[in-house]
Amino acid sequence: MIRKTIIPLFLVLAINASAQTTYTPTTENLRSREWFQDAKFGMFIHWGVYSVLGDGEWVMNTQFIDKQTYQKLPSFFNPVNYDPKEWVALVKAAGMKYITITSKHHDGFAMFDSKLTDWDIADRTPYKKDILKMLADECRKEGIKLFFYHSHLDWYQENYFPRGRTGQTTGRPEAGDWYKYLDYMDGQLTELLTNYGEIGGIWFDGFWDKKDADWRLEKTYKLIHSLQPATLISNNHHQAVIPGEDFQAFEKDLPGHNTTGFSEESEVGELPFETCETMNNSWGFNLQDKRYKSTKDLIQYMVKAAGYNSNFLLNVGPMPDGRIQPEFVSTLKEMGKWMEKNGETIYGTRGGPVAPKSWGVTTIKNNKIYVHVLNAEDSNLLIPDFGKKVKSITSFSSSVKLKFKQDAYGITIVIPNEIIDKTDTIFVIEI
Ligand code: FHN
Repeated sequence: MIRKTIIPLFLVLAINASAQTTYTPTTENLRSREWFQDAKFGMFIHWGVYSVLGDGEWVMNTQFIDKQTYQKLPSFFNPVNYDPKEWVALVKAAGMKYITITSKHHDGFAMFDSKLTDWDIADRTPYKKDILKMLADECRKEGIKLFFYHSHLDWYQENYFPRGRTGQTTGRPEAGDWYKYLDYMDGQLTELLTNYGEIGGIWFDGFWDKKDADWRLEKTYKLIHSLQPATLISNNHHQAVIPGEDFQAFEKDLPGHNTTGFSEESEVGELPFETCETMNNSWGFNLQDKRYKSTKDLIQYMVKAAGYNSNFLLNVGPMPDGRIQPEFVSTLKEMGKWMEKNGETIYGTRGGPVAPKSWGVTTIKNNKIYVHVLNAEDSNLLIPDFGKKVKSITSFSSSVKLKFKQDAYGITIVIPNEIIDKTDTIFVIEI
């Protein structure tokens, strides 16, 4: 007689959770994490056929465009001015060390030549070329690491069913096979991790569309790490990290903050951090969005991120012809000039010993603490005690030695007026 054992649900969940906690990153993976944290600054690229409409990457959803109609878009997408050399040169001029580009956004359109669908750039656009392949080749030549953003959420595939919070108006049938969809996604990830050389990381997004679904993450994460053990996985699920992930993503907020509502459930974890932000207010190309952030604002955001021990991933949404809009190019070049002078205080550093304050942040590398004063509030700056004897304090820009007093309360530095820089006044504390 076969006896059926009924396992209570709480036990099933516990077994599942414990299976997921077995992730031990490989040595290559840990090395990548170090590289990642040293790199500090990367370019996010949201590019797809939606750029033709100049209304952001959510246009299919926000303008309630059904699938049938949306299928007209790829035939208008012919980015004849796309030059990966120019993009990568800009990345380098900005002082960025890596690129994270959308291989597929929520509209499901593959910006690479996928053999698993014809809903891709090679099959549906007059351009026909695999833009990711061209970018991967250029990145390899120039020593820039390439990461792929990949959307879990899909507004095009019928097997993305039951549907989640979004993509309700794309005119798909009321049926589909969820696990077939997951197989399809794993298949595309296999293509991305097999045909494009070494990939720095996979950056997932869209999980939040169906928070309670069985996303089979463990299987997908294992697949990625088995194909390329050094590849880092991050998932912008707006929650605490899940085993198998290698760095934690924060959207439009610094770790521990939640001004946008995306980080409501993002408990700050132990993995490396990355915060992403837009240069205006859009991810994908938006013709009318002129809310450009200033160079000063963006430099300060990057510096703050470093002080929070986080990378900064700054987004551009290229135009449908393949160029990055001139407003972004000039700001990025200005940021690069700043990085040329001050990069020593950012690259290779970690968040400093003093927690971020209203006046600014600290970063640290070996025996040097870099104090970044972003809002000089007073001519005296009191840095709370961090338990180390200070040898000297100098101005980073002029190398002038500064007067200071160290006592039980901390270190008081006298800031001479002439060294104040409205973007960032940097001191180097030697310990
Ligand atoms: O819905 C996306 C959005 O289009 C964009 O890709 C950003 C980037 O962090 N993430 C999502 C929202 O969380």
